[in-house]
Amino acid sequence: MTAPVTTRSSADLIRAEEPVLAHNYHPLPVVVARAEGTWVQDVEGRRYLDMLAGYSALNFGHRHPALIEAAHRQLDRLTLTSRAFHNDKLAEFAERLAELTGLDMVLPMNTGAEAVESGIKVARKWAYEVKGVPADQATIVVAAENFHGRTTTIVSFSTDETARAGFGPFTPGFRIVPYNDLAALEAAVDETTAAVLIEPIQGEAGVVIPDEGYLAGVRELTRRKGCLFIADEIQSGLGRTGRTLAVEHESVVPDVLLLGKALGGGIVPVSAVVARRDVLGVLRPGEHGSTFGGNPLAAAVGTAVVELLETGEYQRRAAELGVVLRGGLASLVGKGVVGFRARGLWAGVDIDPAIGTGREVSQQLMREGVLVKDTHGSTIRLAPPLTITGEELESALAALEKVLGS
Ligand code: IF1
Repeated sequence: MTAPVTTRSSADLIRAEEPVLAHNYHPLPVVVARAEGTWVQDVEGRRYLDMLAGYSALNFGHRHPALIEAAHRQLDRLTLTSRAFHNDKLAEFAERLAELTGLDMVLPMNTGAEAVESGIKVARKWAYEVKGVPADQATIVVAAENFHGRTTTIVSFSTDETARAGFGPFTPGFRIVPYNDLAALEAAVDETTAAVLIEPIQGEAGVVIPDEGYLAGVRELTRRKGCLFIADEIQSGLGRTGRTLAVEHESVVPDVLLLGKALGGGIVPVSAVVARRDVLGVLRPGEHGSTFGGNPLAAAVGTAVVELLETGEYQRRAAELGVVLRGGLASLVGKGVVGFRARGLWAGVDIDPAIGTGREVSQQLMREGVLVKDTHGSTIRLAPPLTITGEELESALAALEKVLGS
């Protein structure tokens, strides 16, 4: 990487942007100006290992050459048509994504929250038209501690008061059950239930991995009760856990799959609802849509992302380096780490509160040249690009050991 692009310091830039920018985030005090692969560089030229990877939006690293090339090529030809006309990129994207996921049909959207909203709409319509639920009676069962996005409907079924408080009135039609509890799910699902919507691994909750058998149990239960299984793989999907999808760890195929984040290669927002044809087929022209969903730039980048995943290389790297990550974290238990959960290149690490908050540890790691994000007080989340090398991963673990020991 070459010289920094600005002479202003991080401190100047942070102060300057405060009064005009909505204060809905509390970022670490680093101002990133450029990035490549696993590394980002701040305005003063300091380099940091990116161990958050845009919450898994950067699974292939910053500016992956194949993705940047696909974007450049498309920028030079066509960027937007709206869905009022066909474009020559969308069909291939849909076909290859359906093929990759083993499902039939794709509804392209932009952000994760839009994919979740779209999944909810499709499930309700399916409940009325196919299942025969009386009008406006459909329910969707979700898990406590979920994170599915920030829209008014989605925060309606959040159990996080910070995400909800002050944003009512809330959308009805949701039932909340404890995560990882099949008996509670069994009791909550009834003849009005359109779908069960869960994250196969709960990200924001702290990378909470359900017991072996839970996902297969959800699959069996939803099939038996005649409702849909919607898997939100917006964060867990596309290589992160060592498989293309986290549900594959239990050989489960959901009825509806929600994808986002890495689907846009860290370049453009690309999300999708991917489902069986008898489910997504309930949508007819005019009933749902998006100005930007399925735009040719998004489709070109999304197709290039699918191409990377078709090689299996990133899934393999996540699985192999996941062993290194787990081993490194295991050796820190009792030395500042009280516990951790990890699958593939994804971990939630509970820090001994005596050492400091997750925020404080994140700040110290930043000073060591490693970027991470805290969640729920004393947990830090690790989700590096799947392109990270073994040496880089070891150096991040060494930085964590140093910070916890000092
Ligand atoms: C923020 C968390 C990560 C998601 C799942 C849907 C969405 C998300 C499973 C919505 C989004 C985000 C959004 C971001 C922080 C982040 C996050 F901490 F909140 F949980 F990644 F860890 N389903 N996750 O994780 O996708 O509309 O944002 O594209 O600051 O809110 P979106």
